[in-house]
Amino acid sequence: TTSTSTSSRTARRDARSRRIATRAGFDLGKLASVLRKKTAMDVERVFNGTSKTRERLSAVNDVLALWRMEDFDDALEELEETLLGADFGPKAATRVTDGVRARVERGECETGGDVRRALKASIVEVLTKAGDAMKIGLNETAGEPSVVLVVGVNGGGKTTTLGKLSHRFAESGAKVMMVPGDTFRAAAAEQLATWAERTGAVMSDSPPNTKPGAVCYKAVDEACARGDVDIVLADTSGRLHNNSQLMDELVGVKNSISKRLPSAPHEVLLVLDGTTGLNMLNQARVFNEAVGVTGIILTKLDGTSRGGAVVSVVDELGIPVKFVGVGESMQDLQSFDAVGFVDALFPDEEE
Ligand SMILES: Nc1nc2c(ncn2[C@@H]2O[C@H](COP(=O)(O)OP(=O)(O)OP(=O)(O)O)[C@@H](O)[C@H]2O)c(=O)[nH]1
Ligand SMILES: [Mg+2]
Repeated sequence: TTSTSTSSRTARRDARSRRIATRAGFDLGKLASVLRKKTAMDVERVFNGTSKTRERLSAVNDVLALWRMEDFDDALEELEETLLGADFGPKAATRVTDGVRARVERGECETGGDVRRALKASIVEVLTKAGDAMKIGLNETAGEPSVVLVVGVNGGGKTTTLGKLSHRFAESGAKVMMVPGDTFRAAAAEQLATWAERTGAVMSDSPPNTKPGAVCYKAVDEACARGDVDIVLADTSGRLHNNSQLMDELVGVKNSISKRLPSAPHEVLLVLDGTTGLNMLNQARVFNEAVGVTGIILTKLDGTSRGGAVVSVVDELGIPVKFVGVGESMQDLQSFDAVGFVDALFPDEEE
């Protein structure tokens, strides 16, 4: 009887895979390509969203306007100071200026304009060293959902970002399930349900007053049983990284998900509030040690001049920034493209 039950299970799984493969519009390749294309379209949003950081970095232009090869060392020092003042952090500022120095020494720079290009290339180099930011971890097993777990400190923008992600995935034809894994704050599930409604996602059936690990386990179980859910987006309560009890709870949530679906979660996205500048480094380090962060989402760039901190996070942690939040609407989540981002910070007008 074992072989009969195995073969009937296989048949059921095949039928479900076929159903999924032919379901309206969604496939992984298409999702990947939609995520890429969006980047090109939304240059303007990123440009507007980074205006304050750009203003802060405009001091770089003053340094470069006075650039003279004779004062090379002094000018580089001044450049480093300016980057430090824009939340680059000591290590990243040094790394970036070292990149500029190397280019100058290779004879690639003569004018201030050349140095500006070298500076941009050097920043892009740091931002891309952590891997392909635009590759979203997805479950490639037919019939199984991809699970994305979103974590971070209080009020950083997790729930809003889940809403924006849901919108983005829905645009590529994916069926999204949202999971109210924040069982701590009373209104959290309602806030998430509003986003689900707005973006055409389903909410998982979460029994009230259960622990977050149980909520997530049941949601993944439900998504697997339904067979029509492509992406599961799990919300979590905000928690301070120095609260070890709550960090342990988060590890438990992740383990509960893996218990039901061993390949999951396929992404653990850490939401960092862009307005906190370099303070986000410590948070990122602790969250990464606890749950293995696969990507960073930097929110509220539109309200801060401290966007330079992105460079430090990628440099120190080697985790790619996958998205940036540049406003409160559902369109205000942008795939992170290093070249586009650096172009927004240092627009080309006078070159
Ligand atoms: N300007 C701006 N505001 C944002 C952005 N992302 C989120 N917010 C706002 O930040 C506030 C907090 O967002 P939430 O999504 O509730 O944050 P959270 O991390 O889920 O908060 P907790 O669940 O309490 O930990 C809300 O007012 C959001 O509208 C962004 O990219 N730009
Ligand atoms: Mg929340």
